[in-house]
Amino acid sequence: MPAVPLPRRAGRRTNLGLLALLLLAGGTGVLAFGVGTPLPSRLVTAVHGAAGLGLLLLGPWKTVVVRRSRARTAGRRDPVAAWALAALLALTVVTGVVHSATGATVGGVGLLQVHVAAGVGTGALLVVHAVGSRQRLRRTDVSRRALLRAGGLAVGAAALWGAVEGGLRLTGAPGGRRRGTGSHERGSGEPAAMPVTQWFTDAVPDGGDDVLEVVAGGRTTRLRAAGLDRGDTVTAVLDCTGGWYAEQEWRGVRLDRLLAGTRLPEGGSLDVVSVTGYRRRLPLADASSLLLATHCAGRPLSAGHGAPVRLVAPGRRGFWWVKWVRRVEVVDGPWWLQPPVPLQ
Ligand SMILES: Nc1nc2c(c(=O)[nH]1)N[C@H]1C(S)=C(S)[C@@H](COP(=O)(O)O)O[C@H]1N2
Ligand SMILES: [Mo]
Repeated sequence: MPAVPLPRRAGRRTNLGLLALLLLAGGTGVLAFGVGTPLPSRLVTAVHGAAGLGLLLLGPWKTVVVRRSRARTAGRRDPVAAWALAALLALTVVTGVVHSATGATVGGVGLLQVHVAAGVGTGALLVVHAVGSRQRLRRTDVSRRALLRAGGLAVGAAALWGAVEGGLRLTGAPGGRRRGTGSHERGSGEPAAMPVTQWFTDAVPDGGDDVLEVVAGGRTTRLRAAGLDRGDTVTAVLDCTGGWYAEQEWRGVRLDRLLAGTRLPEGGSLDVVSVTGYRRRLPLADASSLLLATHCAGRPLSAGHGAPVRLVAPGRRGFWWVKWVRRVEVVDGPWWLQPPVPLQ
């Protein structure tokens, strides 16, 4: 602890620095669910990691600020809420770091899920905490000096992130072999070792009549799922936002081949709907890179992995890869006119 009391402004700076890092970490955390292609995902996860680790740099300062404010405002602020915020934030940072370093699961639950839940809780408590402190932005908050300090914090956070990532690589920790999205490898080339995951509340259906409906150009065609293996193959990475990925060779029929001969609307979309009701809408322009797969690594899909037929959407995160596909429908509306993530 410094023997000389901190100037009052130092406390304000610490709080603003923490708030900025928390907003950055939260924003990039949300974005991390959307990105799947190499460069954007690497950028988003790097900024997310640096912002999270940067919080640790301000920890010692915040301790001083808290002591001082406790003396000043004794009894006026709720210490339980503040401690709950600190505890949830600590849990968020620790689970984020341990997930990144090890990819560990605890009792079948990925640490990343705990990280996301704790992060959401932190966000909620932070709003309460920040509103309670009634800070207003001041001119001096955006002075040249303040910007220099913010730059220093950014450099420190980036350096800490670089040191942690470098350390993971040098020590051969599992985290050193993560993908750009931050996901750990699980069961590539070996579908039986690949996790079966549902997005939210969905469940593996008890099998059905194996019919696929294709709705296009005002006509509905019913196809037997068994006839959908036309030998089209693609090697693609399934990358779940739960923190794992697997590369597999998928086989079935490309969507542009399936739709050949039908009139397709310019700028249209493709609704891909599961027997369970789970659905995603994709741009029709992507049809040539999308596959309806019946096989994975040369073997028929298992029930858990989407039998009899699932969507393979290279470059998109796992929640786009609709399993147990029942209907594919060409529609006029734009693909983005849907909830950003599935609701089931
Ligand atoms: N119908 C349906 N399809 C789905 C899901 C789901 O919950 N329901 N989960 C998605 C998610 S989040 C992922 S990561 C992949 C997982 O595929 P897998 O279980 O074959 O590994 O399926 C996707 N397809
Ligand atoms: Mo997922």
